[in-house]
Amino acid sequence: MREGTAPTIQRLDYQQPTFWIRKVDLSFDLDPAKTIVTSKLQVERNRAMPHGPLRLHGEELNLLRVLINGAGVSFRQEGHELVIDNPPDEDFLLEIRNTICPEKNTALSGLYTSGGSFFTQCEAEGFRRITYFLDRPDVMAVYTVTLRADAAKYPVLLSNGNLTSSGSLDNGRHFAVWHDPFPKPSYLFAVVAGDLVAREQRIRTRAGKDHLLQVYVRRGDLEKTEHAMNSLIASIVWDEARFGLPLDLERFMVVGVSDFNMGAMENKGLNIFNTAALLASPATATDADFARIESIVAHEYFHNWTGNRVTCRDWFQLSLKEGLTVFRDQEFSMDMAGTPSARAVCRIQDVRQLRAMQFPEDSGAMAHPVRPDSYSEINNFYTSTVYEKGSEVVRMYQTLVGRKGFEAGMKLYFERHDGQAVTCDDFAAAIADANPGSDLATRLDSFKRWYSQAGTPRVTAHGEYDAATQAFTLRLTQQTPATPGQTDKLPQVIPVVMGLLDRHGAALPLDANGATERVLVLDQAEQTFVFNGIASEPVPSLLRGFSAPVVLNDGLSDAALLVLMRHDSDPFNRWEASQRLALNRILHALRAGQPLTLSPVFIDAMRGVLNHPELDPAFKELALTLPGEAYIAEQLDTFDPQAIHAAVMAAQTQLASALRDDWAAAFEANQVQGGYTPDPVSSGKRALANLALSMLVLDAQATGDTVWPGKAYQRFKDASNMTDRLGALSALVNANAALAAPALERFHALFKDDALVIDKWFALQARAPEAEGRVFARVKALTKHADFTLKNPNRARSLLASLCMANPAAFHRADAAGYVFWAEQVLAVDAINPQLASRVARAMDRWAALAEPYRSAAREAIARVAAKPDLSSDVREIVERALASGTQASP
Ligand code: B3K
Ligand code: ZN
Repeated sequence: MREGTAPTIQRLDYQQPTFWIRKVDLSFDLDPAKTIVTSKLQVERNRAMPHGPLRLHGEELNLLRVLINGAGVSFRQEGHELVIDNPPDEDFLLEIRNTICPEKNTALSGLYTSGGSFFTQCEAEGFRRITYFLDRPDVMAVYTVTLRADAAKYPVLLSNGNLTSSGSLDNGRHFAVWHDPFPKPSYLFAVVAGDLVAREQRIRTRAGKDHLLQVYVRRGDLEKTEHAMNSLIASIVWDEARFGLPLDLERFMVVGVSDFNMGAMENKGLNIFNTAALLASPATATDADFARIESIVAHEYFHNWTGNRVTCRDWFQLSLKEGLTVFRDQEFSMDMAGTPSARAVCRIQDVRQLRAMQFPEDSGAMAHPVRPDSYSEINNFYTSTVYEKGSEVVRMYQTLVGRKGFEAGMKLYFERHDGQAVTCDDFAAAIADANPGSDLATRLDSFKRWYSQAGTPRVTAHGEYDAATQAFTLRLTQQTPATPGQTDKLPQVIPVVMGLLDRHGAALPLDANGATERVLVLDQAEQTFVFNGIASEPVPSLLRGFSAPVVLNDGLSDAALLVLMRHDSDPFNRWEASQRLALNRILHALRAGQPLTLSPVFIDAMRGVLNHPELDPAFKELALTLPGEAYIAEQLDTFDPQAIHAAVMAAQTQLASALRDDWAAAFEANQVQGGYTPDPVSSGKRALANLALSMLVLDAQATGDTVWPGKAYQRFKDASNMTDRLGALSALVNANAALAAPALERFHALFKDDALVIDKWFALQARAPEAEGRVFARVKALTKHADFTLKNPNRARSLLASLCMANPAAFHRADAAGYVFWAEQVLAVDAINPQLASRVARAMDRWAALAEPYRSAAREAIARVAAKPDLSSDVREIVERALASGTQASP
């Protein structure tokens, strides 16, 4: 465990390493209590750098010996470094032997055991917990790995690349040798050893090459790997078709593990997955799980080019691979979805996620640019800014140069940088150079402010129509709020995809050629765009498809929003209009400090959506779901989580009651017949039926009706898939129906042996709408449940992250008990797994914007945690940044 204050690393301090490691020959004698690691490294001096000692990173290692060219050498151990002061000037062979203890590795970084098997996680800096090394992404080497282990306990021995030999040894042990021909940084190294089974598939790619695909899991889980295998094949086909990027390995392996700190990891040729992001069957996984698995399998596969073939020079460039790969997986999911409406559903879900996670991050204590300037613990910067905002930045390149132009830019990027460790600037240059004269190339320097400025830009639009000249003048202004450590912001390059509608909803021509859509490039603090020949006062539809990650204030009236919601050709903006109608009402009630009452106009508009003959069920579900509480909080300078929750609940109850008959009709009309498939049409129907059911049970709870709770219970019992079963269970739990308790009990009994389903059982209870403190009390009780443990990240998150990060009204309590709970849990987890603890610690990111009494109580809890002397550097960075953010002048 790393303790104390870690030094702050600055982006501008980057220097090349003083040595390169070209070849790595590793051997492992695997044993849970004491694994012996022997490492032979071919080292050469980097002639571009001044002479200096060789300093290798190492943590939690027990060093046995160090040899250079076969002979002993003098060395020192200094902090987390092994220092050799006088290495030879010529190339040399460095041999290091050390031991490690995988079974005691609860941090799940480096080599560890889970369920009796061995797994590794090296990104970002886990390799140094296996052996001493230049553990930085710009040192790329060719690896050969020998694994030796007990043959009965660990029949499967895997590492990156191709298997070159294997066989038996004495004492019931066996061995395998793996060779990876592609030079790679240490963070992409992986080892797996255990009693696993594989689903296999042979494929032939366009170039006529044969490949073996394997998905390894524990015995008994094989039938849950079909969806992952199909997703992998689809990803391979897509990357070749869309970007001309083929699979470059003879063998591509994916392995599932139950104890894992995140979703999955793109190790070269040996992706390792959290089982939650890999295993699916209709009975145990929801539609959302199926979609998430498809996108994560794709994401890790796409990293093979964007991340592995071309990697990051240093960790400040993380978005180079993550933003780009998220963009690629989002494009893949849209292409897989097919119809324009199904594509829009994907886009809406991505934007909803961005607004729920990244917007709050950008306005909280941890606000940082897509390319951060400093960190003390790099694991704290695998954030939604680096990933999701980074992906929006890549999307803006595509919007500015067009789809073809972007593909040309990607081609140039690989021509220039295949096999290299590069920077975000290199990526920007490749896209711009492939598109000379484009809106991007002519503004490249200002466009790159997206990498350096934190904070979500605010764009304000004001339109003026002059009937006499038939001209519509659109004035756009932009301003980015101050963030911790960054006060003065410059204008950014914001592509605003837009159109104009007349008051009946018809698209108006924007130029002499009759085009109805344009990309306005806003790159100044204030700009005016004039549209001529506009016959009547238009309704502007701005930022179509969410063309930039900004907050737009266009001041549109309800009447204008209704035109957009009913008629915009851009489905994203139709959805956005529905959300804005709801948001305006909720914000109005909150600002006035009055109870919320929905107007008949709003109710009728929502009824219109629900009963619309042409809209897809998936779209209806998204339009009828109210904005999330975190997103609402984002719109306010200071927020009271209880008031927000009360307003949302009031809106929901009124919508439930006013549309009672319509919900009942929608529930009946959206039943899916036949066998389960997670396709967009059937999953959309299930989503709408489940929303309708929860509205009906909620309404029944208010009126005392018992029919709908009874129906929900029946559906819960009879459901043939997890989406419907969990949907019915949530309807009961969320409404606090009397049947919730027996249903929960039954659900637990049914799935007690399936850890991933039991995670859902915990999470559902921790995410239930708070009323009278019962959800909080329930979560506290559940921490004592026999199935609960802080050691398994999925299980810990199912309660802790669900309560502290996804249920504001249950967490932010006037009596501060939520904060006391948070502090206790963060400290308890920190002693086991610092990466997990620091994720939970981030629940307090936005404390400074809380209303009293929450604000003072939250600050006190953070200060108590920060006062602990033995915090990990991970948690320390989070709580110290949190405290510092409260002392800055507010923006
Ligand atoms: N690259 C990994 C994340 C590693 C996180 C290290 N703390 C998964 C991914 O983004 O694909
Ligand atoms: Zn990634």
